[in-house]
Amino acid sequence: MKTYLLPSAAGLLAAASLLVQSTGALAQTTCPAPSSTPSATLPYITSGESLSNYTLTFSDEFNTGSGLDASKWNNAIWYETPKGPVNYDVNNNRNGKLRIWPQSQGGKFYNRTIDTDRKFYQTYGYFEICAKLPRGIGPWPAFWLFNHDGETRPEIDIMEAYPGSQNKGYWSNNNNEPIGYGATVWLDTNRNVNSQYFGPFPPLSQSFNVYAVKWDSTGSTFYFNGVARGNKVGAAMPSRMYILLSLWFGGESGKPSNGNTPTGTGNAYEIDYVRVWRLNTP
Ligand SMILES: [Ca+2]
Repeated sequence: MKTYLLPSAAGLLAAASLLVQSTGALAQTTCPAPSSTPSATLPYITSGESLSNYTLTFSDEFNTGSGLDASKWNNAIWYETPKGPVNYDVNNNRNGKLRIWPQSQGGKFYNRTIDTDRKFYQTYGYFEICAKLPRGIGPWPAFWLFNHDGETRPEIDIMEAYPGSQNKGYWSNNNNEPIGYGATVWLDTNRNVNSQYFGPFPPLSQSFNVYAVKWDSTGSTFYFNGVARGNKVGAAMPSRMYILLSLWFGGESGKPSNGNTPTGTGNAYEIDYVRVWRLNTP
């Protein structure tokens, strides 16, 4: 991810008045398909879509095994080697989730990225997770698509949140719980074509919610709990991309520290599943 969605707090608040979506739907407390149902073959879209257009191409339900499936995932982004304490697990307590949690070592918090680079790519489709986010100053959870095949590095940020933001009432509440998130499309490293804010919602750290994008040859549409939100971003991006689930620190979430960044599995970015479909008629 780039370091920030919007150029300034002033810009942020101005944009808020334009982009904040009125949210009738409340955050939900359970994922749409039970985590014990790995056969879910349709995207979670609640209206206005012909689901026969979708074919499941990738999924990890995180329901079996005792660790990250190395045939699908890496535990560091391509330009880094894994650093810091192991702050993620899969199914170790049999809860059927990938968990990535804030953990300091020697007073430092290390970014963690779980991604499918070199293992799964797709051009276009519907990309979905069901997840609960961490709280506190510093954590920067995200779900995004990217490639670094060449110098042009297209990117779709489906969800990134800043629970420690000073913009209380916008990214977070006064308890440093995330109440909104951003979705951003980058044509390449320097060309941010669109940033949108979705919220405010009940704390996204207190319930599981479904974050998704439908990306086709005409652009990207973002979904929250099965409902399309905001504006379709009409940017052609005919590139293959891989999936990233990251818990970085900083950005608008502030500087993490022991004392105001709850650590450990009790404050994890918890992902119940990742599912991807291709569009039969892209
Ligand atoms: Ca699961």
